[in-house]
Parts: sequence; structure tokens; C-alpha cells
Amino acid sequence: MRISEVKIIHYRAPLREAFTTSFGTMKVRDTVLIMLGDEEGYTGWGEAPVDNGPWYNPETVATAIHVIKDYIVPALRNKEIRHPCVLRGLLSRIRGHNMAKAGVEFALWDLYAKKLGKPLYKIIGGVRKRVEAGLSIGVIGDMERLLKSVAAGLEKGYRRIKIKIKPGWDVLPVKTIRREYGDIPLQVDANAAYTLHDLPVFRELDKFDLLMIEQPLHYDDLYMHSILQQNIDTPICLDESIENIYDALAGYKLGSYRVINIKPARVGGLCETLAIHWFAYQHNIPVWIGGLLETGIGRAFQIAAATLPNIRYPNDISESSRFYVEEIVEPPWKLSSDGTYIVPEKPGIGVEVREDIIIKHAEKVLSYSF
Ligand code: OSB
Ligand code: MG
Repeated sequence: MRISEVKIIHYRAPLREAFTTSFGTMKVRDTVLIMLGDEEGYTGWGEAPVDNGPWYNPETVATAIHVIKDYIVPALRNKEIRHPCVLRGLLSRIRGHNMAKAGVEFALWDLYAKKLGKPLYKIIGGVRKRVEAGLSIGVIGDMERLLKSVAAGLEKGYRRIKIKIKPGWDVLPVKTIRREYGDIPLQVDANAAYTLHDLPVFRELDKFDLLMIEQPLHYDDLYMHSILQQNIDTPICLDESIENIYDALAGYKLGSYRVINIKPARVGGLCETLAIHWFAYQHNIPVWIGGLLETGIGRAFQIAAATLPNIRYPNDISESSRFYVEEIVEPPWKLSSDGTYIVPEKPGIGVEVREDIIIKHAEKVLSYSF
């Protein structure tokens, strides 16, 4: 592939429902979409699912656009790229900025798969025709409303429920859900809101047979998590702390986790996703695919990643209609009544990107041809 056309788009869409985590509330989705075109006229789309501020990780819309425009695009110019993972070498001088790198790498994967005329999931070694979805429910703070959301999620068929927790909103919602809905597959996500001083909270949570506790401690930490894991039975799942294969290896050696939530964008793309996935497979560590309220474009890469063999829990992939009034892919992602998505068999990401809708909500479009 020789890239001859690039579009970098700041896409901004209101969310149907606000999403609250221990680090903030998102009401509008600001994200960066990337289109790459090659000399033969093929195109590919990607998404860097950053936020409008450095809340989940250090990246923002502005940093992603800056890094893509000023460092990544120049590195692609006049290069014959034989495989999407070649990008890692081309970008090896750029430290960090995993989501910016992932957005561009995703677009290369879509383009590459389209040129080969094959669905993306097959090219990365995926083995599933359907992938399981779990529902992630934000910090709601009102028990009635929380229970209604859980009921609605179960009704839709989601295969497990995850609730966001933060200090002061943890044991009680879990206890209430267990009381009302019994033995459903349930897990919690703290988004790094606790410290080891909160061990008593985790000991309480330990009584509720949760599938896992996601990212309880600091977003950069591996050591404290290893201490916590020694003191509780519920498996710790790391999200924010795992940015690459080195973190996965160090955390494994330390005993910091028993499950990994791989977000393809957080780790810099599908190539690193594959590295972590196969590392975990070798060490018999279950993984699943996490989400960042991606638009339909980002969801396509989550779905492809979720077809890999070592995905052993439901993935955070909610339906398009949960958050978005207008979806930018056709057909939109729709859950089957059994709580799975059918993996598209068409070439590339397998869904059509609606540029007409993207343009309506585009704050900024940068276009380059060379
Ligand atoms: O930690 O998993 C997380 C959403 C925004 C920021 C962080 C997280 C989440 C989710 C994903 O829980 C929800 C989804 O994309 O369906
Ligand atoms: Mg998480």
C-alpha cells in the first residue's frame, strides 16, 4: 500500500445518555476519525477514541490530531507499506500516543483487508462468527435507576453486566443487584479510584462472587495491584495499567492481574492487541475486549479483535443505538437477542462508512493528498 490521501476528522456527537465513570462524565463524544486512501483508489477508516481531555489516558482530541498530522502522516509519505504492522517500525521514534497510532493503524488494516478482499477478522486470525457482548453501566448513584438499567441490559440479552464503582458507590449497588437479580454474570470497574487503604472494601466485594474487579488501583500501577491480588480471591482485571506487552509481562510476573481487558486503541492498535492476546494465551490468562464508547468505526475493530481464540469473557461492545442518535456505519451495530454480534463477512471492517453523516457532526476536517 502507498498512502496518497489522508483525512483527519474531529467528530463530535451528543450522547443519548451521559456516561459517568470515577474520573468524569461524558455527555458528548469527541473522537478522531481517520481515512486513508491508497494509489489504487482503496480507502480504509480508523478511529482514535480519545476524549476532549486527558481523563482516561493522557491523550486528547488535540494531541491526537497534532501527532497524526505532524508525525504519523509524514512517516507514511512515499512508503510502500506491505502489512499494517510495518507501521510500528515506521513510528518507532514516537513514544506514547497509543490512540493516535491505533487510529491510523486501524485505517491501514481496513484498507489492507479490502485490498485482499477478505474480512478483517480472518486476516488477524479470528475464529468466531459471533462475539459476545457485555453491558457497561456508568456510576448512576440512584439505586432505582441502576436497577432499571441492569434490567434493561438483561432484557436486551447482554451476556454480563459491569457496573462502574467509586468510593461511596461500591458495595451497596453490588449487594442490591445480587439481591434483585441473583447469580447473573456481574463485574465491577473502578477506573483506578481506590488505594490499598481500601482493602476492607475489596474484602466486602469479595463476598459477591464477581467475575472480576477491573482496575481498582492507580492507572500506572502494577506493584500495588499485586499486593491487592494476594489479599482477595476475586480476579483483578487490568485495563488502564496495561498499555503494551511489556506491562502485560511485568504484571504477569508480579501477579498483578488474572484477567486483561485489552482495548485495541489503548495499546496502540491491533498488532499490539495480537501480541498481548497471544502472550496471554500462552500463559493461560483469559482476556476480553474493552471499549471506550467508540463510534461504529471503532466498534468494528473491537468486534474483529473479539473473534480471537483467547477471548474468554463477554466484551464491552454496546449497540450503536445505546449512545448514538445517528450511527456513522451502515448497517449499525445491532445486538442479536442472544447477546452476540454477527461478525461481518464483507471485506475490511465489513460495514459501510457514512461520510455524509460524519460531515454533519465534523468540527474540523484536515485533508492531505500526496
Ligand atoms: O474503563 O472500561 C472502561 C468507557 C469510557 C472510559 C473507560 C471505560 C469505559 C467503558 C466502556 O466501560 C463502555 C463501552 O464502550 O461500552
Ligand atoms: Mg475499564
